Amino acid sequence: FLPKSNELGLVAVGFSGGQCKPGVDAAPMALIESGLVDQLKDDLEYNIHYDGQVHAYGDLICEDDPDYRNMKKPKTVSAVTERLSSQIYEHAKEGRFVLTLGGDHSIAVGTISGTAKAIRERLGREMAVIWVDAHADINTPETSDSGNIHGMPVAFLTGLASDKPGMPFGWLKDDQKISTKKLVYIGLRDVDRGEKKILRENGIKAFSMHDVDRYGIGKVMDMALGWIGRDTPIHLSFDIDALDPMWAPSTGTAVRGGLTLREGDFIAECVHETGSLVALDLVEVNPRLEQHGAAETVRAGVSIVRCALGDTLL
Ligand code: 6HN
Ligand code: MN
Ligand code: MN
Ligand code: MN
Repeated sequence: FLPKSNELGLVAVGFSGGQCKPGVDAAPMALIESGLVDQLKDDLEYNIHYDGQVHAYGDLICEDDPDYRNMKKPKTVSAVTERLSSQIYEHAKEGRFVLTLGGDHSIAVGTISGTAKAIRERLGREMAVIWVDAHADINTPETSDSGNIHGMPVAFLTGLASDKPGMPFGWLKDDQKISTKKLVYIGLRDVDRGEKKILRENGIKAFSMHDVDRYGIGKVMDMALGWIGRDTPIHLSFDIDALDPMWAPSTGTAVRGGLTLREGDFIAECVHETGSLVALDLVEVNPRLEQHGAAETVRAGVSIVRCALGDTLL
């Protein structure tokens, strides 16, 4: 149902305002310098639409940005994700695959809203999201302990949290949101109490590390893709902290007991194989943390992106 296309829109997002540790803004450059874009062009034969810059959105960073509903830097994160949403939409409405290199996970408010709207308009369909992460990122401002917005994007995208027009995230309209029924998690192992309640009460499909251990990643992918159903456009949002810190130590909220490098790549390969992948986010790589692990973490990120874009072992 999706015409095969090698047109790829790339957006590099050097934004770290959804959490408190500097450095995650340096990830897009580190990923590009390690050869990611050249590999997508030369090995995988994509025609890349890239404006050549890592967006820092300096004009949108608010100096006067007090906490609001317990959220840290609400105005800045809202303004950046709103701008990003239209950048993503412009690529997606042309039928391009959209690759976003983050940045912290708050940017998914922008990426997913942009593709959801474009897919509705182009294909008249509701898009599914596969969220690969150690965390569920579905806190509402009220359930969040940290106030960091990178722990909240899924709540805003599903409408479980919302703001009135004129307030932060009041810009998010219904045609930019996704259904909780079309959301699937893989890799969870550090879910806050309030988030567990939200997942339960809304019947959200989630495969934790316990499920990966019990069934193996092959069966988990069959079940995850079976839940979404065939011929449904998929946006894959991949937080590098889904991988075990052994493979990806340089990330802001590392949690032990995660996916192996191969399990991460396998998830990306399986989603590619559906032929339904329309967008990918790679987020939370922080090359400034864990000096020794930074290169490894960047390499793991490159590998995930290559696999999701069709690189095969044979
Ligand atoms: N991420 N649940 C924690 C919080 O602060 O709300 C951690 C969130 C982590 C977010 O890794 O993208
Ligand atoms: Mn995340
Ligand atoms: Mn995470
Ligand atoms: Mn926690």
